[in-house]
Amino acid sequence: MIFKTHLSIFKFSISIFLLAFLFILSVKTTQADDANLLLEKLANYLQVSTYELESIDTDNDGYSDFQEIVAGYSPFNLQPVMLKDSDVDGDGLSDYFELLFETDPFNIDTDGDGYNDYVEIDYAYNPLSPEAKKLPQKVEIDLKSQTLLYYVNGHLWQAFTVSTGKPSMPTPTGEFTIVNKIKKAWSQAYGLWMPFWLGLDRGRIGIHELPVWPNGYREGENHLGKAVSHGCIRLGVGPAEYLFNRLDVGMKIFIK
Ligand SMILES: [Ca+2]
Ligand SMILES: [Ca+2]
Ligand SMILES: [Ca+2]
Ligand SMILES: [Ca+2]
Repeated sequence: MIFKTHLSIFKFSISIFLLAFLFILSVKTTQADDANLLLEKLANYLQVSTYELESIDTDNDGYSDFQEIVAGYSPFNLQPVMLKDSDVDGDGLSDYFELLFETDPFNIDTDGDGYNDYVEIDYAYNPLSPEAKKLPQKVEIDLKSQTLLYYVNGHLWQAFTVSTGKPSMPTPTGEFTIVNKIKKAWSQAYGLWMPFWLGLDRGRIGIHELPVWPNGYREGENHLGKAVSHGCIRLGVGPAEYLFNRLDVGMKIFIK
């Protein structure tokens, strides 16, 4: 019996160890995938092979472009600044996103159309074309983590905390389409204002700013991150207007 207990504790420890190992492995793989993509983008920008990045030192700091990317540093910045924190041309777009979107990290307006790289991507316009071409946008709402993820051209661009339906009035899941936009919508059912309303095609729900009662009282920001709404997806002051100005009628919204 004692032997059996020991054996099961041993088996349990082994499985915990294996799980931890697999977790570390998956985190490492994700980082490596990210680094591989960035190396490919950098090689493409410099018009060299990824192999050659080991002998190139763009910013002349003594570390090769390859070493810097793998360690998460900007190969364009003489100072030891992380890729995601470095913005060598000062256009608002980090060196990390310059690589991902294939814009020029040393030029604030890669396509020379008068709009800087950051602004173009933020409004989902192609920063590589002087014509007003749009990039694909995608919105995903994750009920479990209470977050809204906004992707531009397949890259995660913004993440906002939301408040979705309470357990008795859950937010439905699936694929939805934006059917209307109203800057200040009135809810007849609940007697409150829903600023920056983006109406969805099913379930009588929408995405909107924290509601405001007729006496001017606004629901507290502390409700964000908690499932307390009547089914709608509530956003904080700022993020709601941001999305309202960037998403159009007809766009798909994925809720899971
Ligand atoms: Ca370097
Ligand atoms: Ca930049
Ligand atoms: Ca740039
Ligand atoms: Ca531009």
